[in-house]
Amino acid sequence: MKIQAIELRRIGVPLVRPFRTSFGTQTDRDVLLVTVMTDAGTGIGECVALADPVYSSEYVAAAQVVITDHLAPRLFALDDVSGRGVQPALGGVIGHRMAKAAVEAAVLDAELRAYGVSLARYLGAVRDRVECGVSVGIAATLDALLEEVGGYLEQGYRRIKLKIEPGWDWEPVHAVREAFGDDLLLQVDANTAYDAASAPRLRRLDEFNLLLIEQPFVEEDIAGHAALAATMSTPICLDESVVSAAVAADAINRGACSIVNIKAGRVGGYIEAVRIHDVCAALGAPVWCGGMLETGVGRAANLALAALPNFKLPGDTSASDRYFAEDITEPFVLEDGCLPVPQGPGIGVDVRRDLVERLTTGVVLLRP
Ligand code: OSB
Ligand code: MG
Repeated sequence: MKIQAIELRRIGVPLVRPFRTSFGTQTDRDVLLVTVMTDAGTGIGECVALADPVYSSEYVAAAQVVITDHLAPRLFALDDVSGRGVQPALGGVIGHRMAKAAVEAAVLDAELRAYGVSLARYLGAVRDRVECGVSVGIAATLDALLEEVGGYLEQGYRRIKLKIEPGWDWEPVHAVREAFGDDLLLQVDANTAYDAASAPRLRRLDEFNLLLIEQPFVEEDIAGHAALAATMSTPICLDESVVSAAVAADAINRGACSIVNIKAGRVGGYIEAVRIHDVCAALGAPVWCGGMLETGVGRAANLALAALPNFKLPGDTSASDRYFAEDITEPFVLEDGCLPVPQGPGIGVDVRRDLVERLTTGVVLLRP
């Protein structure tokens, strides 16, 4: 395929409720949509970078600059590009994995639509629906938390993940266990809010039989996670730290984690995400599909990924209405705690043009 133009469109989508984590509160999703126009048709990808560099160093305005100044020119220079060829073609640019992943997703979507093949099939999906969990933000009070969790359980979510930070950890987990019982699949995500000094607080969570603790320490601290894992019965899962298949293998081999959260955006794309899936399977580490509050565009692709065999735990692949009053694709609706894996060509969903126009905050068209 030859890329003829790339559209970068920023949209602002309000969240149905503020989402508070240890790194801040999100109230709106500032999303960069990347559309590639090729001689074989068009494809779309969603950039998962947040508005601010608070989860990782990337942020949406920077992703737009990197794509414009560094990624697009490298792709325009290629006579023949495929989804698999994107990562190698961009290898000269260090980091900026979320920006690269968005471009790769768009190229893959265009390529697979042209072939008439779904992303799920292309990546190696083995199921047509995936079990869904939900990520629950830090609440104002324990009562508010219990009400929110109770609502999600009524909707059928199969697993609850509580965001934690020092001062909001033992008490909320205890309250949720008391209210909803020991059989509830329950896990926590610290988003790097702890350090060696606050680790004793984490050890107290061992009494709750959690599925896992996600990313207690900073991204770079593989050794610290290994030391913590050796002192806890609760499995450690890494999110922010795992930026490639090589890091995933290293972290598992060093005992820093025994479970991995896979987000294609964080690791530079769906091809690298599958490599992580494969290396984790080879090392006996289950994986699950993380989320970045994606619209239907990113969600569709995540569901395709989550249908691979080593995705053994329910993911943060929640229904559209957990995030948005109106999604920009046909909405993903929970059925018996699961979401269907899109089966149409490419990502298998289409954007609602009128709605996307209304939500647009800026658009540029890049040409060779
Ligand atoms: O750490 O998993 C995370 C959202 C934004 C940034 C980081 C994270 C999250 C979530 C929500 O936990 C996952 C989702 O429902 O999309
Ligand atoms: Mg996380």
